[in-house]
Amino acid sequence: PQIAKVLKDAGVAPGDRDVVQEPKLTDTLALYIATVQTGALYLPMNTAYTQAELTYFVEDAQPKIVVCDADSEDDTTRIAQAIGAKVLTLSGDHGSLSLAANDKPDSFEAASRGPDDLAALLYTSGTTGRSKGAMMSHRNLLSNAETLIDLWQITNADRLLHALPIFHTHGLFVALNTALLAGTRVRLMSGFNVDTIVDELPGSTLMMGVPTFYTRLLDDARFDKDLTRNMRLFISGSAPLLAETHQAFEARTGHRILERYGMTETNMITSNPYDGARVAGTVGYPLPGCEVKITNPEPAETLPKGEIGMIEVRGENVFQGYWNMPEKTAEEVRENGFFLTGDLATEDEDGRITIVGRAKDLIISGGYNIYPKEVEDVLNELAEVEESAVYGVPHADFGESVIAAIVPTNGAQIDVDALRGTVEAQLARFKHPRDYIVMDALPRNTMGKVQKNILRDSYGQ
Ligand code: MCA
Ligand code: AMP
Repeated sequence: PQIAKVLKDAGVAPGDRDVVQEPKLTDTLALYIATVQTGALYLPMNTAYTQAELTYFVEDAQPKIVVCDADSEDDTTRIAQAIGAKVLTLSGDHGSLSLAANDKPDSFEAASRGPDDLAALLYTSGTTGRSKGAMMSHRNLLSNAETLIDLWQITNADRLLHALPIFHTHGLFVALNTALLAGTRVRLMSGFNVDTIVDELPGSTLMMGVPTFYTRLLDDARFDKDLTRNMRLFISGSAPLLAETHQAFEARTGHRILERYGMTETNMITSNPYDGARVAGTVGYPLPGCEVKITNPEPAETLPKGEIGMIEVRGENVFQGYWNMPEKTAEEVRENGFFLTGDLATEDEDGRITIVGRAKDLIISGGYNIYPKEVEDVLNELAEVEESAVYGVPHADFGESVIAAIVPTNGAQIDVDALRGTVEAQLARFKHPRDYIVMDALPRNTMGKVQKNILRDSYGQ
């Protein structure tokens, strides 16, 4: 309530945006709740984003407030001032927001909001290289949290081990909205660290993670049946969980990981059952209230069971469109309300969904999405680069990792260190290519389209 009062006094009103780039602190979670209480939209930022990335989001979302860490206050102030936004800092006892909150009353009358009013704006990158803000309403968030609590039987007796970042759907909505609603006790860890997880597992009942969490735990000999004896449920999502990880996990601990599938724009879409078969390599059934179709998108027709097509979804979970991008919204949401996910899947006779690939050019590394176009745009800006192709290759720890193929401009010498430096200045670390391969020409098909599958096969590692 005190934080909400500070925000309101700073002029935050219903419909405004609050950009938050803060470490994972309980105060950051309080700021999420306070923002929603003022009726404003919460806009969390990856803490790894560079100033260049932050500038884009601030200019696009035109927030009233930007909350940042004291260390980045000067840079952030420069960016915020350009659009007339106010900067507050939260970290520690010395943050301006924390200080101002100290003498505020401990009750706050929340702004009155309806189910279709917006609660959050989450940016998700796109195939065009420009990130899009997914507008999430109260109904979108609440309906999905209620469904998941029911399905996964989350209660106030649970103790959630929380090691995910809280600036994405997985850590913020799937894990924390459900815990807040169910009254679950949460152990908020600053990041994923195997030693701390090993310490905390005996006192926990529930954990949510990306597949990298589970492969890293399996690599540690301390991780066994005894350590997980009080655990009720392990859930995986954000990237494909290999069937072999699922099987090794069961062999080691006796627990069958429950895999589910979702997107920023839709929250969760499908889940393996809590009671019933959790089948390795599948993402289970559509959630109650979610209509899922596997289609041939052009012309829109539902395919017979067993055929590979695109997942389309409609329901209370589906977002309200992209911020200030009606044309993008129209491209991805049909007039009948079905959202085109860009994920390719099959549906078997009893309705179980298996994801088999992606129609979109997307790399998922350790659960973070990287759109190749965004990295290619940065590389192609350089005079010595004629063109580039960025693609993902299998990676034991992150699932996929990023590689860049570079074609030099006539006669130019490529200095890979200089390329790295340029990319580092502009893009968050997880988007950086781990390797650069210089070649005379990119492989193309007869239509002139770059064949990333050939690059992947020929220059995999
Ligand atoms: C860190 N690095 C990465 C990644 N994370 N590089 C590529 N991909 C990553 N995911 C960088 C670090 O900056 C570091 O750089 C180096 O790689 C090694 O770092 P390491 O210590 O191994 O990383 P970490 O700090 O342990 O992080 C790995 C992680 C983390 C725990 C897997 O990436 C993570 O928490 N991922 C979860 C992402 C997530 O929540 N996704 C949900 C999106 P250097 O070597 O220079 O030091 S929501 C979503 O997708 C939908 C809705 C859904 O269905 O959930
Ligand atoms: P984001 O845009 O960050 O919300 O990421 C959503 C994408 O993550 C989806 O479109 C899928 O491609 C992928 N994803 C999420 N969960 C799973 C899963 N269980 N298996 C495979 N891919 C997944």
